Amino acid sequence: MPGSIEPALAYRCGAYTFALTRPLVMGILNVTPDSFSDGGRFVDRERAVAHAGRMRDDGADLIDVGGESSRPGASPVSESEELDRVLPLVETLARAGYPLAVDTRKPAVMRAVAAAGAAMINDIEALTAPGAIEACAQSGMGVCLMHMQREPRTMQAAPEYGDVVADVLAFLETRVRACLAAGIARERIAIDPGFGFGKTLAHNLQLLRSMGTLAATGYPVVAGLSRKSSLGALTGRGVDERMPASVAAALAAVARGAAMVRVHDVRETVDALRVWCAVEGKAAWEPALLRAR
Ligand code: 7PJ
Repeated sequence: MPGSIEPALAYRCGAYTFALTRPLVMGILNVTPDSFSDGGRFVDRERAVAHAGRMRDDGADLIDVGGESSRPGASPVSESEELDRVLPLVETLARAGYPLAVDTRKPAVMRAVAAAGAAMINDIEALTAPGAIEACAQSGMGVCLMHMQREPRTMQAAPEYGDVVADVLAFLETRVRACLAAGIARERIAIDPGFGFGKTLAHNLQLLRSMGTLAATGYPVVAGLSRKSSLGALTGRGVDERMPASVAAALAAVARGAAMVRVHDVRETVDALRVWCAVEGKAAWEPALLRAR
């Protein structure tokens, strides 16, 4: 992998620096209409802020704000709609001192949330939109580059790979190289195999087993398996009954080298990771945030 020598000891994003001595937990905050549908916008925002507070209290290191659904079959939203959903919330939470990732593919949204104090861009398209890399490079935000085959509307229609691990790794290498060339610092880049994004259950399991191959690049690996349909396929559980399966998946990912997990169930995940870290003989669970400017 270009630019990698040793495993990163810290991850930098915006004004924040996180130690990578224990796994980081990113709590999911969706502000798509299907997540917070009832009530007016103000009520929605209050609820969103309350949920962020709960996740922080439960031990989330970062909060991942998303205004565009990327579920299989989801349709794109317009730039103004996405900004409407995300920007006021980012302004509120950033002002309150939350390290925020923002899930977006749009350079205009990236620039706006950077100005509002977001720490990191989590892009399911790995900054492939024209101008996306530049928007991130100029801002000092951290980036998470995720692999996806095709796009949300069509990605789950018969995904195919030669060798899923090699294909995903090659794609992520190309994207890392593009980011480095554009001036995004190595210590601000994370990678993500994109579980469920154009992958069958077998592909997801193979990628999970091969987490170590991705981690060996030296770039922090983010794993997002929380409540995903592969876990439903394995357990026969509906989406609201997948917490134990999600915690097991997060543990499996961390045990194989993932540096950060993106989860809905922060409290349960943090408990499980604390036990795992103790068993592994890691130092006591401490705040991972080293520096906030
Ligand atoms: C992921 C994501 C993931 C990263 C979503 C869902 C679908 N970002 N955004 N990794 N998944 N980095 O949460 O079910 O796996 S949206």
